[in-house]
Amino acid sequence: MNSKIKKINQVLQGHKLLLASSSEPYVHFYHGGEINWRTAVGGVATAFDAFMSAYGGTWVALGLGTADANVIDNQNNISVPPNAPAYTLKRVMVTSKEEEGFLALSSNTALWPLSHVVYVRPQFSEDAWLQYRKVNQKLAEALSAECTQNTAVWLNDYHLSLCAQYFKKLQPNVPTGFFWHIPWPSYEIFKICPWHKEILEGLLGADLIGFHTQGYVKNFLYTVEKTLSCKVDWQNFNIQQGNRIIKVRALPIGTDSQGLSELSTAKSLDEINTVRKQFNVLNRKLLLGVDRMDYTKGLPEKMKSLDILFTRYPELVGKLTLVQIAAPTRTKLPEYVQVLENTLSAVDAVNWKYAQGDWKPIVFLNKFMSLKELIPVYKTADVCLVTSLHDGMNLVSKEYIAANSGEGALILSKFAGSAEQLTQAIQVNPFLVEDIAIGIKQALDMPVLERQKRMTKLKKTVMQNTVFGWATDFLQELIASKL
Ligand code: ADQ
Repeated sequence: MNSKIKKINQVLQGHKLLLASSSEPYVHFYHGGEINWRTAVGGVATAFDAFMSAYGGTWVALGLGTADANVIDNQNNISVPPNAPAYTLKRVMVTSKEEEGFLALSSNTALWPLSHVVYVRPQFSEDAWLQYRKVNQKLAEALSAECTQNTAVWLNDYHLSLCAQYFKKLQPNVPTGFFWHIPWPSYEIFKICPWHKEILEGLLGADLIGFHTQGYVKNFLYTVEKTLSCKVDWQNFNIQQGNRIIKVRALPIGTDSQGLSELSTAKSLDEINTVRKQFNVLNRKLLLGVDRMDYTKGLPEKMKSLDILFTRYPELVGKLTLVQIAAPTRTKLPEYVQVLENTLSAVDAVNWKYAQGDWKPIVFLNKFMSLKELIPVYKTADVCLVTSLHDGMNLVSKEYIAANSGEGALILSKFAGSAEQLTQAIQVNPFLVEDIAIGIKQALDMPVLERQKRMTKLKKTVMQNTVFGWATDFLQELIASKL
């Protein structure tokens, strides 16, 4: 057993681990009459798959894939990863009405835009709220059915905000942790949600509530203080509700940095050259963006920054290419169609204005790429651009550092949670497109020694803050809350 898993075992003190999130790590779907599977895109699924594959246990999630119901056993379970089974995925099946309302209230139109200060107006509906409550209840019941005498439960993200309270009614003695993966906005913003009080009460069903930054912890505690009649202990970051103490902690998530670094080291010079040839950057700088195609990620701003860069520094025309890999997400929602259109028109405008011969400044790929395909690109990229308008943490920034050759530069939005830890990155304000352009110029002009020095420090930070360390810290706090 490797040391990181040994540590988690010690921390869990014999408790069986039950994890829950809305999205599942593996989705089964029909394609041409055949059943296929794919991995989920998104920070929560990526982070926990590495952890669960190493540790084992049971992961409870909604089965929303078209073929999900056809591959599970009579307990709704399936062993995953499909090509190397290591842990159990328990699928909770919901009706299409429940799915629609649940997703509307959580990721699609309400809690996601509300929590990210990106000026996409959240929309609320009573019916969506009812479905959201029902699905949270179903998840709580599925978790309860899996509990044995010594179980610890770890709930994840804003989709499951009522689940802890429902679950505790069924299993009052099971230590229950909750991690909120996106920003927690100010009280003034959160109270716009018509059910903000119920959501807070739901969350306080947990014994431990985690956020990525201390800023989100403070926003949360202030929201609780203003909304509920419970006492906030600002010194220890605890909430007292009756005779219960609920811990609220800043625990920044990491990546499987060692795994990424090892995969990257194994890439040969040939593979790096293949990436350079593929993107036509054999003698140019490769700038890279990897994001879900989401309006929070600042993609139109990133594309437009190249126009400003080339206007200010015409000598850079033909000298660099931005490769943006944007995974499709929530593609049926109008706001997502709109942000894709805005991004594509910004790409077209820049390419039309500056392309020369066989070179164009932006290669835009609206697709998902496997980690195997991403690693050599991360390794090769001279600059990685993360321009989120707001982001709970942002794992791409950490993946790039872990997999990069050691001479690259990271341009990072000040409004990504990871900006607190990654202080050696070039930090920019993506709301001012000129600032992104200035960041790119700074990265390109930076002497190699300076880049290496910064990258060495950044690598140290991501190696010391891995997904395994994060999970260990969270579970340690959780089990301690029971004692
Ligand atoms: P996300 O908003 O999904 O996560 P992020 O943390 O960057 O954002 O994670 C995205 C993940 O998807 C990364 O692992 C990345 O490699 C992968 N990905 C992105 N684009 C891809 C592509 N084109 N092809 C393949 N994979 C791609 C949420 C919060 C974040 C928080 C995480 C974890 O919004 O702020 O960091 O959860 O807590």
